[in-house]
Amino acid sequence: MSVDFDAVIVGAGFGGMYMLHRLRHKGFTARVFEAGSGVGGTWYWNRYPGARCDVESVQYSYQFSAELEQEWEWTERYATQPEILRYANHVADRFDLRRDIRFETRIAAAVFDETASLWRVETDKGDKVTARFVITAMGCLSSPNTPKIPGLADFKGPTYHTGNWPHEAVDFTGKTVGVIGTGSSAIQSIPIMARQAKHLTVFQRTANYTVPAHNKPLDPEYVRQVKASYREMRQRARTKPAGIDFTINPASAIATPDEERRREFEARWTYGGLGFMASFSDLLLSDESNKTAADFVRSKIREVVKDPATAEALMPKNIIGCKRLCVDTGYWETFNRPNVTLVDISDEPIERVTASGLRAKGKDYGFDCLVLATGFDAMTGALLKVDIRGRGGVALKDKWSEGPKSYLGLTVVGFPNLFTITGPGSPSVLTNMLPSIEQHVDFIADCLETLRAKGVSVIEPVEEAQEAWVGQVGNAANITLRSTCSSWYVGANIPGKPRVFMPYIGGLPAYIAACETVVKNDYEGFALA
Ligand code: N01
Repeated sequence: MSVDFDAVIVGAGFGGMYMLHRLRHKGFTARVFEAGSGVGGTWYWNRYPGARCDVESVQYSYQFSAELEQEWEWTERYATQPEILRYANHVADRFDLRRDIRFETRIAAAVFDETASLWRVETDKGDKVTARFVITAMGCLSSPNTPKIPGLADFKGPTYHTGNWPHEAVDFTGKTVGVIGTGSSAIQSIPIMARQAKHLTVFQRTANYTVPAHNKPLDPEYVRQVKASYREMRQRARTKPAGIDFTINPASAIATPDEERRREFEARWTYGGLGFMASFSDLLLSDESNKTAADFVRSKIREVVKDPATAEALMPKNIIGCKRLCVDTGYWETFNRPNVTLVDISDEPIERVTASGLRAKGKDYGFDCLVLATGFDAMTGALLKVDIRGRGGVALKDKWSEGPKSYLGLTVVGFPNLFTITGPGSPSVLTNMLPSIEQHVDFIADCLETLRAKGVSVIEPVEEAQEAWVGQVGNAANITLRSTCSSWYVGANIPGKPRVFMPYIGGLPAYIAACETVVKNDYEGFALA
């Protein structure tokens, strides 16, 4: 039976674009469907003020093309959202990707036809296409979470969600603004909104840890050096658990004398960025070691924030790094501004949103604009919005009703020829996304090529292999402190979501090794038909 495409790819972010490029080069036909009107995924939607990547730009970039690496000029240590979006557009143009992308089109349903061994895909525009393979590249943090706070629809002013920000600039000058949430998106946007707004009120349910970015323009000499040694840097990054080239101090924090420990934290703090968590090797393994890092950050808050009550409220009480660490520019300092108020709602949820603001802890707060910096239904949210049905018409959302189960975070029993780029059960959000995306795309493209060479039309993981992998993902999570707190990693931010630590925390090198073993052993763990 003829099919329209070898593959349908869902999403034109960094995953979908590279997948299309790789498949084309191997002589496969593919069609990408993208909900937005342009490429870029996360960087297309997250246009809130101050949005930038918390991985350094020279590392948060594709490595599949040496020419692309050499010709693209990053201008800042941490690239802004507009710069990353320009990069995504440059990639789309340079590799002539747009002709195979249908924009402003969402996949509504994808159903596996067992008789014909193909996927029947339907879009919200009424397109119906068939494909041998469906490859999702929908991002891990792409389904915005709008909490069900009573009265949200009653608010008369504009409401913005950081994860779905308008394309035209939003100017808060002279406006009073309320912000709900203090995660990464809030921590990046609050300092900028505070500089514009007449007054900014921040509603904080959980105080968060953040380290300074110390962002700066990139020195041309540094860029020259990076460009001259990109391969070595990428290779080093592949040996690091997070796929980021920074030095991990092998020492234990608690076993290090106080003075020396403080020096190490201070040096990392002064350098800035996520490498703070690599100050010592056991910060996410030992409560005592973790507390030394948490105390250090709390001491910094105390130093910066002038009002002792505000400083106390801003001090995170939980484990540092358990929720994703944030990287900021001037976050704590913002709370010294006379036009910024922090409202601690840790002990009582917001009662309701009203026409002119919101009511919390028995008090009414008024503002002109409301910003929801309330995060995402992470890792599974976007996938499960699509009606994906595998063998026997079973829906993925039913299959995953007790939490996602996958083989390698890439494939699911009962869903033949479906691949999930950076899916749950893979390192994804715990790593630098770009190398993780490229590794998945390469795995999938090589797999499709092997299947074609063997004359195999269907690939599907076997139950035992999937169970074993799910076991490994769970065991790895249980060793670290990361699985112990209420974070989006475990789905705790979405009421009713099963509580499962979703990403694989064993590190990128171990994960790559596992994938390589599977391939070396002739796609061990998969049934080929
Ligand atoms: O979302 P979040 P985010 N009432 O879930 C609060 C990546 N990212 O968009 O902690 C009151 O972290 C919620 O409170 P609590 C990065 O991986 C990367 O900021 O659940 N408050 C929390 O404070 C990041 O981790 C960059 O108690 C409510 C906030 O909203 C991930 O995206 C930049 C509430 C949500 O924080 C998500 O970050 C930005 C309610 N009903 C984001 N519901 C980079 O730099 C939720 N909250 C690459």
